Amino acid sequence: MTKKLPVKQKIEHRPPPPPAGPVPWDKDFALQLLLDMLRIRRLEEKAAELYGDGKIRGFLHLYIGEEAVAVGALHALAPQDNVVATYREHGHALVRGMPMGAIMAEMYGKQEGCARGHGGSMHLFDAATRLYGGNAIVGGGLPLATGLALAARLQGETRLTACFFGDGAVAEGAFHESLNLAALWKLPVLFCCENNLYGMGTAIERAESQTDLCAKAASYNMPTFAADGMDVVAVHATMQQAVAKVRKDAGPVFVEFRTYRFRAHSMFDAELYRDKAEVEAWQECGPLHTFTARLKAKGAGGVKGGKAKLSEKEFLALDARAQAEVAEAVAFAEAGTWEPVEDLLKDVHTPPPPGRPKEAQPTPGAGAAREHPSPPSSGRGMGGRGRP
Ligand SMILES: Cc1ncc(C[n+]2csc(CCOP(=O)(O)OP(=O)(O)O)c2C)c(N)n1
Ligand SMILES: [Mg+2]
Repeated sequence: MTKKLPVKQKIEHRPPPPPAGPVPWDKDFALQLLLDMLRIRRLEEKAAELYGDGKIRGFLHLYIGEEAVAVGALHALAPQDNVVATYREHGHALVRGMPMGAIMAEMYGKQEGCARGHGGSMHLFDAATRLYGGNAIVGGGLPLATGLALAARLQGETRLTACFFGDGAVAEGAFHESLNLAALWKLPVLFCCENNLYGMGTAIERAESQTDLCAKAASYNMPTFAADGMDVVAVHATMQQAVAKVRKDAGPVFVEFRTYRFRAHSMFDAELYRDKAEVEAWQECGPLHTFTARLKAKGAGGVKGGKAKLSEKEFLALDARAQAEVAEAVAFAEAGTWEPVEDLLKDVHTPPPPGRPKEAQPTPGAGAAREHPSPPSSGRGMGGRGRP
């Protein structure tokens, strides 16, 4: 039997106490953010169901439990800012403004998807809202974001680039190279770490010699912030401070959002690495219902009395709106068109490795977007069960 390696540090796996007190926003803004969290939750619940039905295939990573991070953080950005995310990015795409139909159709693999169904769930991309993906490579977004910030600097643009990544990315060389270069060249990148305590089935204390992620970032000589990622109010306030700092100093800032995913890592995860009791404890301080409860009990705007409180009727109306949008998105995806098989390798820029059948080689002189008459015979198709 193999021996388990010792883990020296113990880190807190219990959730923080749920946020309390009135919500310090005007009610319209509070309802907008509540609606966005509901839109993500309902979209993903439906996506999980459709996955079970075989309508959505390939990889699917749900953000359920982490909604306050994308919603609170992205509402602190300006439309001209760039956003880079991970494969757990349905929420980011939605809040950034990508139509839910385009997200759903992409997951279905239909032409009406944001990437014509070629990317699937992990590769949502939308130039119009400056969402530069969706990235299946852990840590892959960080050099991309650093490059986008460099491009903005060289072109004299004032936009910042917000880069979302998980705690698992901190172990990648790309994390260290990106933070180092961004700090050295004073690039306007906002590094947003979604620390949900696990990278697949590995708890952070089993992967990191230093579990204080702000300390790691600070070693690259940049300001750091940390916030309770289960509290949309705290996320938004912290992100506003961080955004202001990037804009003022034109250099990078690191923010850690401590959060938790309620569902499995992906659809192929038996969750043997964490206790049910741990998951339940975090679910109890879930971002959606704590925010809703707070709005119902204490109201928004710090107004005493019932004026700015959320009623059950208002809550149900918001939820109905979110569910109607999901139903419409599903209908849109269902009615969509399958991408023809002969177009599957369109826009693939890398030529196939040598030794592939001749007909799979790129057409000479076909230009940047090479077309292949027949797809390569890879055993890992969209329905493959390999690891992401
Ligand atoms: C470079 C690379 N190594 C390994 C993997 C396999 N992998 C997919 S997700 C994942 C865990 C990443 O965890 P984290 O960054 O914390 O993000 P989370 O899934 O928790 O949101 C790993 C190791 C990968 N996709 N890319
Ligand atoms: Mg993680």
